[in-house]
Amino acid sequence: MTKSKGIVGSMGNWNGGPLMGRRGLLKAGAFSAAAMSTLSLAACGDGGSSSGGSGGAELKFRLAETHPEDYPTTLGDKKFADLVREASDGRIDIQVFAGGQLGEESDVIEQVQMGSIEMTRVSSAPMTEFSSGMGLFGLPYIFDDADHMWRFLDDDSGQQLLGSMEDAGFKGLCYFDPGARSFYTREKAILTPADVKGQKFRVQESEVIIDFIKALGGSPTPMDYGEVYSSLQSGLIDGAENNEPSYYSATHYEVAPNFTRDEHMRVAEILVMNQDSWNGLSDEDKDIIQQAATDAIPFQREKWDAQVESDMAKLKEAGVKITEVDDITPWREAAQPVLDKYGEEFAEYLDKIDELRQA
Ligand code: GTR
Repeated sequence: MTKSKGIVGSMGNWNGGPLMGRRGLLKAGAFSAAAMSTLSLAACGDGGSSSGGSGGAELKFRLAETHPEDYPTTLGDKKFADLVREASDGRIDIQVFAGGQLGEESDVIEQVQMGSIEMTRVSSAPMTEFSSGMGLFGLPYIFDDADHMWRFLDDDSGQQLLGSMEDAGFKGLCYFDPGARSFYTREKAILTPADVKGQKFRVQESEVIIDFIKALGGSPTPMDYGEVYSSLQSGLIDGAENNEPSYYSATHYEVAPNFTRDEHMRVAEILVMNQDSWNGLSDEDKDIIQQAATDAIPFQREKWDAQVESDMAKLKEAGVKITEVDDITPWREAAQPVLDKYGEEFAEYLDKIDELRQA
């Protein structure tokens, strides 16, 4: 299953000009990346953050990021951009647009598919609609911990999955650490899986995750990340689910102060590039970009772990009611219908994940 707006070709690399509206983008979609990438483009002012000057850059790319400037994935993006700049002696300039400046994730993914934005760091959940293999990460309780997940991500099968987005027009550059997602609610704390029943939960846009909430008897409501705070505040939804850094940085804890660490999913973060923009690069530049992405991973993971620790302390300080889940067995049992439904589709990956469990 691949989703496409039927746009052929791509704009290639960004020329530093103002952002265009959707209609303008559609018209501009005819330029080929290969033709554009041979051009030397003048740098000009913009809203992105870049730690080096972009004055002499020949290639300029925009990278969309939904999180704030100091969030661990954003720090990973910036590390990636810095490594690319260094290795290319400033020829390749990647500007990181943090804080959702370029739009909500589903829209950004469409724009990366069209080539009107060249790169994004995004969650694999909304990518599922474009490249179905990413649905794997929406399956609950399949990884024991972060190390188990990373054994899979680093394995050939995890890398093959990353490469499978090519059919939908995305070059997968690397995975970043997503931590683990847990439930949080406005009023009724989730102490057992049965407490999910009848409550309305915001979910990311992924069929697999919708089915997970249904399996627990909850009512799933897909919506953009940027709408979650106000929807919790107004009572449109009873709860949501996310990792600690998102729960804290998006201040959802203010309006949903019951946090239950069941760690149901590890929804891989991914760094992707428009496939045509990638294809238009020289072999040398492909190596530079790929190597920089790979080299940014340990840095991002380190930032991630530190952030989870400091956010947990701040959440406690803020008076959030935190429930630790010691025994995941009843949760896994309650979620079994979703594992049964998707077991066959993802059999190959799930077998590999099982094999890597004890490694
Ligand atoms: C975060 C993830 C974001 C976004 C968000 C969400 O954990 O890093 O990219 O997908 O969750 O729930 O929408």
